[in-house]
Amino acid sequence: MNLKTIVIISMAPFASISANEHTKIENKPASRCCNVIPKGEIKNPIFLRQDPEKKIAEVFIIATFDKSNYGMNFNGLSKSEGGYEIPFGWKVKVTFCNNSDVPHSVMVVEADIAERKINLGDTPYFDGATTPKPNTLGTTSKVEKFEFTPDESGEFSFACGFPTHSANGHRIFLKIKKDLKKAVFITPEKNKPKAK
Ligand SMILES: [Cu+2]
Repeated sequence: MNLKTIVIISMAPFASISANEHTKIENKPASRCCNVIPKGEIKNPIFLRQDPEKKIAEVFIIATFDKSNYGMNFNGLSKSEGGYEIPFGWKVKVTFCNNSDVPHSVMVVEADIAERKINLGDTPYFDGATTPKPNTLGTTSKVEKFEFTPDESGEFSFACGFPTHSANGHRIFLKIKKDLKKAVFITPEKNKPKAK
């Protein structure tokens, strides 16, 4: 662990995880994704760290975090039911890992493209905002890191680049907002009775 990491941890990371999520996560056996984040944290994972002074959001994305949406989820979320909101002007540092033997990747695309279809050869919306060769090269045990600084605000997605995955729900939202002071990881309240 380097000095920078220690500094960021000490700044009280802000990640909103519901009580339900905690229960579910605690029952999950340790897996290869323990390598992504410091030892032991898979039981109480950190999906977001931030340094508001330096304007850096550190994002942790785990593909097939659980079995939801046939494993096509990031951090247990799919179909953009949750995701990240990050202030405009901040640098986004992504650590990605795949917790299954099925290949997955992650790339930033516009929200409406993620809902339709990502095709072979599609490139990320922001320079550098992707794992290597996202349409063909999946990771199963390797941790991938990349970083980018969005030069536009708007509605985007962290989407799996494998053809059909994103359209089938393997995506979470990434909102770059001008009026935001802090980065937030947002999860829906699951198991809540639906309003009629
Ligand atoms: Cu995928």
